[in-house]
Amino acid sequence: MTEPGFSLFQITLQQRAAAVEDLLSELLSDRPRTGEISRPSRLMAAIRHGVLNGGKRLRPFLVMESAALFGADGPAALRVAAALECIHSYSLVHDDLPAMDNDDIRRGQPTVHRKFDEAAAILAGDSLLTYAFELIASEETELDALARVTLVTALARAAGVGGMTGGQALDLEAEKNQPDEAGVIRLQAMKTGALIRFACEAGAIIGNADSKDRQRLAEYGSAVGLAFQLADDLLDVTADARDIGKATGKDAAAGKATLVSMHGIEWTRRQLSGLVAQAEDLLEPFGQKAVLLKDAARFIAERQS
Ligand code: GRG
Repeated sequence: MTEPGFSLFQITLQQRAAAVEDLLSELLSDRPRTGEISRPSRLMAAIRHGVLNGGKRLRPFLVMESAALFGADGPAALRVAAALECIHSYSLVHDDLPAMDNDDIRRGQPTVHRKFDEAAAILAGDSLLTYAFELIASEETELDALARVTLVTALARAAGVGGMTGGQALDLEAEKNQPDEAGVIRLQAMKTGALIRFACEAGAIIGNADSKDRQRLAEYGSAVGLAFQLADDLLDVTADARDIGKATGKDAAAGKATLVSMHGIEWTRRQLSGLVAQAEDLLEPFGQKAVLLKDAARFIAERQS
């Protein structure tokens, strides 16, 4: 039974978010964990401010639901989901810094460098990035060693120079030299798409899926990743900053080319519908088990924050 007014997707998103937040609160407390010397309390407070501050937790949801297709949405998947949220949160903390996007508000609250200071924000991001890999590689993550190495390698690729950080570098360059359409798509597939693709592929790795299913989940992740970015670009044009908890109108102000600025709002909405249909087709072989992942594609394409 679902609560009146809430879909099963919304309830599951909330439940998965609560589970990942509980785990992150425990892991990111001031108490040093086995093998650590100490945990500086101001740095830990900055880290918690960067992570435990009300994100939608979409990437953890995608890890857990992709793993659920293979009956593997247990404690190991939750640790991988938490690790991915650490990387995503680090990217936001660093993206908000004065040297990057120079934002004051994130998730409706002061950004980490605003609440603490720049050094704390840099170190909080660095700490989250390294901790993510410890979380997956640790023997406490109950997966065999090959699965843990496969996840660490795939996450490093998604977050690194051929993925998110490389995409961020291209994005900064794009303010000076406008890329063409193929350049914008490539940049976005790296900057935001790569982590989302990893989220979906990770579920297949955790569930020990065969290579065909792993590829299918990765392709679903790519479609959803592009939809995510298109929806973000659309919100930048159409939403009110108070409603989405971060600044809007930034792309136009920075003279940044996006698919929305190239093709307009209606074209973008049609593209989003096409991407949702593509994502749903890719999930067809999983039948009923994939209902929530199909809902997720629609939610991501139609989101208002
Ligand atoms: C600084 C290394 C480095 C990388 C930054 C992803 C990224 C690269 C920057 C984020 C900038 C940005 C706002 C991109 C638009 C898409 C995006 C990632 C939005 C935020 O993700 P949501 O909507 O946020 O999932 P919540 O707060 O719900 O987690």
